[in-house]
Amino acid sequence: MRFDILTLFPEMFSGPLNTSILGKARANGLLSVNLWDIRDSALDKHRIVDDTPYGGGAGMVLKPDVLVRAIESVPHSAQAPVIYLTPQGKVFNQKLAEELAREPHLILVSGHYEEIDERVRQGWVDLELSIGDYVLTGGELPALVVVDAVSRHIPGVLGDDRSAQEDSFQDDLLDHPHYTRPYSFRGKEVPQVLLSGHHELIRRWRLKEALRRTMLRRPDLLERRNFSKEEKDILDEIKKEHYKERR
Ligand code: 4G1
Repeated sequence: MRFDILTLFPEMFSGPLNTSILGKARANGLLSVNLWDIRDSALDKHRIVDDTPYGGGAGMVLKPDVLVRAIESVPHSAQAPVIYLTPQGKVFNQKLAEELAREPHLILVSGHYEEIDERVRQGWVDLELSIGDYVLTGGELPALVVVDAVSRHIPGVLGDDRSAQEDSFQDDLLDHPHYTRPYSFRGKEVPQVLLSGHHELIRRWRLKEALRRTMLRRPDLLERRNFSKEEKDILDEIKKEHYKERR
C-alpha cells in the first residue's frame, strides 16, 4: 500500500515512519510512504505558502494555488482519494482504518497552524478526518496516526502469529489484564486461573475481564455492540459482583 503525505514539516515524520513495525514494513516494500514538502510547490522567490484571510482576523490561510499544485504533482493523484486531516473531519476509528486499508493508495494532507482555503476542500479533498477533540499545532501527528492504524491491516505488516484481527478492539472491547513473571511482585500475585493451564477457563476469564473493563471505563463501546449468550451471562455475573461490592 502506498501513502503520499503533503506537509510543511516532512521532518516530523521520519522517526515514527522509520521505527519498529512501520520501519520494517517500508523496508520490506509492503508499505511505501512518500513525503512531499508543500513549500516546494510555492513558485515565488520567497516560497510563500500562506496569506491573510479574506474578511480579516487573526491567523493565516494556506494558499489554494500552492496546495493544489502540491496535490496535482503527486504521481497518479487522480486515482487516489485525498484525505485532509482537520478537527472538522469525521472522527477516525477502527472501522475507518479497516476500510481505508482496502485502498491501494491514499494522499494525506496536513495543515500546520492554519486551515486551508475552502475551495481546495470543495474541489480536491475527498474525505476529511479528525483523530479527536483537542487543539493541536498541525495535522502531522494525525496523519501519522492514520498511517499507523491503517498499515496494521496490510497483510504481512504484523508478525505471522499476530494478526490485526486478534487485537481486542476489533470487537469493540478493551483488552483484558496482562501478567508476566515473577509470580509474586511486591506482594501482588498473578491470578491463579492463568497458571492453571486450563485454556477454556483462561479464555473465559480474559473475556470476563475485558467485558468488566469495558463496562467500567468505556460503557459507550458496549452500547453499540451485540452480545452472545455467553457474554450476556458474564455481564450478569459482573453486575452481581459489583452490586455485592457496593453493599
Ligand atoms: C478548533 C485535532 C481548532 C486538531 C477546535 C485533531 C481543534 C487534524 C487535527 C482545533 C487537528 C478543535 C485533528 C485545532 C488540527 C489547523 C492546523 C487545524 C492545526 C489545527 C477541537 C489547529 N485531527 N488542528 N486547530 O486544533 O489539524 O486531524
